[in-house]
Amino acid sequence: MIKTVSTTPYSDQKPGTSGLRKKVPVFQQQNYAENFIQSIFDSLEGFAGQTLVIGGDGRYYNREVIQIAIKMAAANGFGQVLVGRGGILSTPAASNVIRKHKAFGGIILSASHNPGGPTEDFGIKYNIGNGGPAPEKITDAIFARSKAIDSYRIADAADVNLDIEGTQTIEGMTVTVIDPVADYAELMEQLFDFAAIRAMFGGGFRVVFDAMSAVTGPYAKEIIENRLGAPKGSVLNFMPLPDFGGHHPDPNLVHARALYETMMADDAPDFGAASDGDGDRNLIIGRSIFVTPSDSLAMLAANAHLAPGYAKGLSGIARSMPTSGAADRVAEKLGIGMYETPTGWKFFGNLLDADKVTICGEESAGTGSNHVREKDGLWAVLLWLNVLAVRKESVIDIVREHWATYGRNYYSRHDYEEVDSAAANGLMADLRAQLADLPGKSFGGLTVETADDFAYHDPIDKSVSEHQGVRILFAGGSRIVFRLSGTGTSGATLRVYIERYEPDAARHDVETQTALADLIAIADEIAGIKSRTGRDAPSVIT
Ligand code: VG1
Ligand code: CO
Repeated sequence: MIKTVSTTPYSDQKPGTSGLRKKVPVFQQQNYAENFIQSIFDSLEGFAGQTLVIGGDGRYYNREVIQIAIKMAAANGFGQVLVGRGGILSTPAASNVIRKHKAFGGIILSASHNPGGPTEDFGIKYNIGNGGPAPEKITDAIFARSKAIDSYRIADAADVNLDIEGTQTIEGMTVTVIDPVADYAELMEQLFDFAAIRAMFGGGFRVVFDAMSAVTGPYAKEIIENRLGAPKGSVLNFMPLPDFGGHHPDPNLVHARALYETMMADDAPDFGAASDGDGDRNLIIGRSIFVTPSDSLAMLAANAHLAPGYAKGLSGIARSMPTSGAADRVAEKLGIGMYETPTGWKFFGNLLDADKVTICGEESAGTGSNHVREKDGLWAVLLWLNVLAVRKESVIDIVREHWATYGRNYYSRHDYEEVDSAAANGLMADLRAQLADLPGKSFGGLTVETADDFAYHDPIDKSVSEHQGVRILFAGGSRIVFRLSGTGTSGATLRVYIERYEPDAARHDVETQTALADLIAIADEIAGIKSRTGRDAPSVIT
């Protein structure tokens, strides 16, 4: 039986950088998830009889919302739901399933790298038929609908058994529980030279992958240990837990500290990596060297042709605006297009669909390619491994050679988390008000060349996205970017991105914060970070 349930709208269901993210108790309010899911369906057209993919990162409240989403899909007229066994699908795997099975779209339940648990974070995101996050046109429509919604439709049916693969039926709609790993592992085998990587492991190359008790565990176990033959125990924390073991499943030097220490030790393995809550981010650490995500993007772009899936070369590269310019130098040398987009993977979709770019990346540990329409943590790890297997050099040697060839972009991001929203908004407003006066001004030895509030003009659909971050560019290529996070769930998070280009190989060994010290001071001088936020230091430095 299909029920139409009356409801009252919530005013706060505005999707951010990557879907709607809130604390679990917010999602547990009456009809909160139902309202949002119905708002998604109400914003779409033409899905009757079509396939919807549903899966999540396994965090607390995942299973409950999956049951709701399945029953609502049935009541709204979808013909089929594909759902990962146990309710599990990593974000890139979900993107792949949507594409491979020609689904109409997908609902991904995740709050990514944010902590999980009864009082922590949850999220819902809609992806379109190309497998990528819904563009702003759709997320704006979903938000508008959520503010007016007065009823939702749901099948009055028993819960689906998510733990057994196979097909069940609800109100004429089939629900197929699929192996969450199989399609994804098959895709990776098509892209990379598994035999070469297997041979490298066989030769004693040591890898350690920290799944951070999040969704990539089953994927990494199957691919790195079972298919590529790395010794059992190479994949750490491989059981997805609803609260990620109480940690932040955020693969950075703060939350993946143990991996970092392992990789800096005398007897370190050859290669260390980690992924985040939903499997779309990656952390790459070689023996005694951390590879910044912006550098990793540039290095993967420069070496991608060594992997079978990219042997014909790249059509172009895209990076989010705050990501360092390291990849730009690679694009220039390869003579291919370079695109600068706002933060968030949804802006890469059109460029990938139009084959303007093959590889994309963000400074926030996201790298990916045209194989899916999401960033993909394990993909980046496997591409690194493929490059290492072919070049037979260490990570540190590859990094040093890259810097010697292209110069080094010293780069760091300083996050001020959970600051007072009014203070953060005031800081950004005052920065915007200063923009016209900054060019020509000098701070220490650095002169501002241009300053603006980044606006993106999508070359494919011609849409314009404004207010995407304040950029201050200095003569000589140094840069400071300020923006507010669109993924937080309490207060505001100020992100300050700092970059300096150093062409001279004799100066490639400076500690990053030292190399950027003058710019860090200038950022505070221009924006008044300390006085406005009341913070002496960033909460997280990456
Ligand atoms: C952050 C990152 C951004 C990334 C987004 C989603 O957004 O900066 O680069 O695309 O998270 O990643 P924001 O608005 O907080 O800066 V994930 O792995 O959280 O889905
Ligand atoms: Co993520």
